[in-house]
Amino acid sequence: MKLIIANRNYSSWSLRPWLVLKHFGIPFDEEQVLLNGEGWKEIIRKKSPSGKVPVLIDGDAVVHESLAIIEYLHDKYPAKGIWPSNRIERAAARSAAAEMHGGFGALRDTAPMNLRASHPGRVDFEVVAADLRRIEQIWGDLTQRSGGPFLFGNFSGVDAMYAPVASRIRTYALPVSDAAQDYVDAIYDLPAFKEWLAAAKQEPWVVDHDEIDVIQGKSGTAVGA
Ligand SMILES: N[C@@H](CCC(=O)N[C@@H](CS)C(=O)NCC(=O)O)C(=O)O
Repeated sequence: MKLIIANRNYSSWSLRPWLVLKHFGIPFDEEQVLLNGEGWKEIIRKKSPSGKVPVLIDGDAVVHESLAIIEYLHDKYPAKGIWPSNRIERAAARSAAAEMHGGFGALRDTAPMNLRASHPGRVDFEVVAADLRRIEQIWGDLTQRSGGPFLFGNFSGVDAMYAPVASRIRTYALPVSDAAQDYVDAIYDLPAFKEWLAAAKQEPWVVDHDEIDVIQGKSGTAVGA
């Protein structure tokens, strides 16, 4: 089984299924295709039906879309606990995961994942306030019910979906409730997340359109690929 990912520093969608594979101890190989690297689009189009990463290749199965990959892993390894075992909780976890997958556009557009960076005060809070309030509500309600530290107690697929959101809160020092801050800390304490983060910090590549200076028109210089 092989997961194709992009740059660890920037590729929030790659991080999600990678965390599930790593945290649940599922053996896999990985292949990295650099965002903006030379011939990136041509390379990834040959490997991914959508021309995007992540993609999981498992024999004849070619699974694209982060959430579909997590579902595939749950199908293949039902005993791992990738989703909560209780049907009602599982439905709630999938709802929250799907809400993340299809939502929070303002946060995603204005505060791209950039794990190695620290940019406090650079994101206009008004622009992301509505997304943050909803995220705080989801995290607050679920951790209160489960007792934390993750949304359903133990780490599960829904936490993998929200991990890059947690990273944006830290990178841009976005103001959130204490409960949400605790959740961000829990994600950063997860061994699998630490492993990804350490590797992300070693990456030399800069992707301009994910850099806040470029987004905000303060610099337009492409550095590396
Ligand atoms: N909905 C997709 C999003 C995948 C996605 O946008 N991946 C980015 C990398 S994080 C990508 O491949 N971008 C390249 C492009 O859009 O050309 C998922 O959940 O996997």
